[in-house]
Amino acid sequence: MTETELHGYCYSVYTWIARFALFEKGVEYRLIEVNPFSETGHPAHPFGKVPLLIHNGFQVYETSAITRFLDSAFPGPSLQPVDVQERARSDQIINIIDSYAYWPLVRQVSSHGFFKKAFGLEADQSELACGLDASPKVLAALNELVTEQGLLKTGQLSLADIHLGPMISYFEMAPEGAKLLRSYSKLSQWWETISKRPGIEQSKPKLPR
Ligand SMILES: N[C@@H](CCC(=O)N[C@@H](CS)C(=O)NCC(=O)O)C(=O)O
Repeated sequence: MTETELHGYCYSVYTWIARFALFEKGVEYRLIEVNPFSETGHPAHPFGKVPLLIHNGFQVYETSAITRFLDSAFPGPSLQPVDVQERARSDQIINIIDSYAYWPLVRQVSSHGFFKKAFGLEADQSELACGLDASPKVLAALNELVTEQGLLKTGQLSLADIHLGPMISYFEMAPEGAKLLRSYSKLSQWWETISKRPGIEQSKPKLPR
């Protein structure tokens, strides 16, 4: 019997990405809740973070490695294009997200424009301002890459969509983020389509309204 376990945190955007991929691949799994922001972080993760996947004893961390592993190890729709240029594009988008989008969009704009308030905590306006300053460059680069067919020319759901969806969703939970997103029409249109997928909704963190 195969066993798949995902160690994640209820509000983590990266956990959401891994869960979205698990859903799209139709993988059954056990979700183990670990708070990476606790004093020790995740004890089994050398950097204390989440998510971390264990499949039949094989342990892997780093979200893009997890989603690529899930795509290759499980049947179901292929989430990585065969065409080499499209695959490079998908990898490029995932790297842009990890290197340039996560911090300003999620940790600054979403955290300080939505999250802190939702949890009755004090937001740091200077962090929000820094995030809003840094976001346009990232949104413009992503907007430029959106094709008429979707994020990729194949028009199929890919790991790039799965990586970007939760980040954009968190970003637009902040009113300032939602307003900024509207200036990038191709990206907004892409988000309009992806946000309707059952997989993104089903794996979405339960947040206070
Ligand atoms: N490069 C990691 C990043 C994971 C990450 O930053 N996860 C956040 C939650 S969304 C975390 O664990 N943060 C805890 C911390 O930064 O101390 C990946 O791709 O999995």
